[in-house]
Amino acid sequence: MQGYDPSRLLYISRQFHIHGELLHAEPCKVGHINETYTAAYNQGGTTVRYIHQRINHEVFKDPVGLMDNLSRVTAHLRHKLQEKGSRDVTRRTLTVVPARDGNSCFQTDDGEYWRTFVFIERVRTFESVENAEQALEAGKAFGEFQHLLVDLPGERLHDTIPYFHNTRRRFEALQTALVEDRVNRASIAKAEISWVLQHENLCDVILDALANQRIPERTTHNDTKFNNVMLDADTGKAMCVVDLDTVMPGCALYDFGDMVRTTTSPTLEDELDLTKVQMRMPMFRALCRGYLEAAAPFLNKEERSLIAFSGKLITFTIGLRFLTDFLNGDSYFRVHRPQHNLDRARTQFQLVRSIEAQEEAMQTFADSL
Ligand code: GN1
Ligand code: MG
Repeated sequence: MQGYDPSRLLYISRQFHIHGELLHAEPCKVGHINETYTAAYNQGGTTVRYIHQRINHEVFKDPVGLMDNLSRVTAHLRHKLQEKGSRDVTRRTLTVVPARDGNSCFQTDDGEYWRTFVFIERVRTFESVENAEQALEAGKAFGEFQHLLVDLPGERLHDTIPYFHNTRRRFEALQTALVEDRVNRASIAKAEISWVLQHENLCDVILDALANQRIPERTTHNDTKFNNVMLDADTGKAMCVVDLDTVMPGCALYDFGDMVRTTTSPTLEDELDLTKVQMRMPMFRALCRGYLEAAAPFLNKEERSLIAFSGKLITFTIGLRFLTDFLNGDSYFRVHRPQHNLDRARTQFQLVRSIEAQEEAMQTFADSL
């Protein structure tokens, strides 16, 4: 990532439809992929904040298609919220601020893509869940998000990253990384690699159900980490779901699975002490209750029957991706220490084991709702 350069950011800020002068900006360090800044402007004597963000176009190969998705999705969400009579609509969905040329993002001469959002005030995000109410709110927020998008009009959205949650493809990518062993790290990760290879049978369960149309394709978020839900700073209630780059056609269960991964363990995803990594049933119950409250009207029986499995599958899949990136020399996920991706992979696999041990009880609970 390029370091913060105030004059570069000033130049970027001037490309968007924002009134007033830029007062100051600061980089935001969360997120493994994009480059994000919070910027304060003086508008008629009041300080108003915006988000400026550079889209990582190594990861998102079609930034224009991505912004097309994002504009359609946020316009639809805004419309549905207004229809329902919601208050505070600009705190309940992201608002894209167009560039001065009318496009939803701005391309610089050196080929960077930048976009701007209205900053959402008086909300908080958390890297890990503090209590069951938060898990419930996360479940509700993403369930509601999927529900509001059930009737998104128009053509199928662009696949911003094709085969994103395709566990079979992710498994094959690991196999390739293993054969290549570009940076001679396979020997360091021997135990993890052999564990993964023994779990190959997880790969096709949901893919087969999608292929047979027992599970439908839906418009989904695809990156439902707990830190992508903004909670109202005063009430703790879910306000807004963010990080919409991977909103595209997908499977509702993958969204639920990533919520299980990121809300049920008390730890961060790179926790080193594996004894602390565990799927906690009270968190799962709250999450599941919140999600199904919002998603029950549209989920089918087959989807409901794989609720617990989806947590195991997505945790396994993200673990596979971390491990693959470790073997490939950390070219995808930003790392902050040597072996960071291996640590992340280990944490995911520990969580998979914890889910596996409780999977039946988890599904029984989901069936009881
Ligand atoms: C990436 O950058 P961030 O944290 O929003 C990744 C997700 C992973 C996540 C793991 C586009 O998301 O798929 O689950 O890291 N996003 C992309 O922390 O690959
Ligand atoms: Mg993301």
